[in-house]
Amino acid sequence: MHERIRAILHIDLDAFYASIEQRDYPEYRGKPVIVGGSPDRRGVVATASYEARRYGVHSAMPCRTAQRLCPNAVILPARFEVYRAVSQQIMAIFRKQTALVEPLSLDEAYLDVTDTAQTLDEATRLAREIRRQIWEQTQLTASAGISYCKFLAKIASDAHKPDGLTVIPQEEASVFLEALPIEKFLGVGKVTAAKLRSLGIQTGVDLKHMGEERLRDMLGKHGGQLYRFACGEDDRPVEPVRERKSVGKEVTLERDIRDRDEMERILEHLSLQVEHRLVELGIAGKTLTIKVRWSTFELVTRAVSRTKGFQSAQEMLPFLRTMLSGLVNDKRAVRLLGVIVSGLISPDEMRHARQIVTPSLWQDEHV
Ligand code: DCP
Ligand code: MG
Repeated sequence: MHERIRAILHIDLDAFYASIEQRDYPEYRGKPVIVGGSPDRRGVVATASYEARRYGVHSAMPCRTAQRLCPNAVILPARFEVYRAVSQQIMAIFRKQTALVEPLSLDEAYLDVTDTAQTLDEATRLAREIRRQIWEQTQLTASAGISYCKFLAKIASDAHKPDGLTVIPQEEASVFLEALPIEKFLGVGKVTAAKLRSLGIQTGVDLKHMGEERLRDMLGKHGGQLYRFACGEDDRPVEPVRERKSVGKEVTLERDIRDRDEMERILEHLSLQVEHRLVELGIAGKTLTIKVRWSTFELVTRAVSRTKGFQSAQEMLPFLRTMLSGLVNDKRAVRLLGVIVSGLISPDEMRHARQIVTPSLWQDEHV
């Protein structure tokens, strides 16, 4: 059976955090703006406005270096609450067009619009409409890439940033890919790029000539995928994700217990499992909840929140012990214990919450 060619959009906002700051503080418009930790506190750049990028400033660079490259730049602390709210606005705009939305971070997502758009021209019109709605509702610009697969849609959205729109139809893919520097290929980091360059491999056309077998020998399974990308083949589906609200573990005990040490051992075990899952997902959560069900089936919870969040069991345990002390007494036996981390925050946010701590702004709140 002949499969219909897909229509995939990749939409990515321009200099996301920095553009929001320029939108909300008009005095910074047209000026170099850096969002990130302060230079004296070993902070890093989360992002920079395009005015600052002209001086070579980029994400993940130490703020100190950024300030040296661009002394006129204003460095602002991140306002995650605002960024998250804007993210929800743009994701809602996407979800009005299709349920097949796969967010990659706060400011970017893939959309599979094959069902709405019969052709890439129609998909392009849809992308224009989405960009218009983003501008109208948030006064921010987004770049869009339109193609028949995820990889090319993402490359396309990056091709004419900021405020760009780029279509790569199937018949133009091979010319485009042949000229594409290897660093732009998905999964080619610094190490792989250096390895390939040492063999004289510079662009997509060299990858193709190298052939699948040699790439596989050199890079394993990943080499096979790289070869397929170089040939313009990428059938990965757009996978919509349900928004996760919490990570938790609980256990109903085989027999009711009254012993505090035993309860603490169970909490330790549960929090390690929660830690494992959080690390796996690369996230942390601001709120830690303990859940206790008495032998009478009555359920009680206690929670504590802090800005820098919880990820490791080690961070959770002192709080869990304190909350447990406030709950248990000799008279009641426990039949279930649970540990839940909610108010989930991304790794970027986590890094920043931990780095940019200015005590007046980021005090721990205890609930
Ligand atoms: N971010 C971060 N640390 C990084 C990379 C990104 O904190 N190392 C944050 C800040 C960005 C946001 O994520 O504003 C989105 O990341 P992008 O890679 O999409 O970068 P921008 O939107 O800032 O710029 P671009 O116009 O290149 O998309
Ligand atoms: Mg972006």
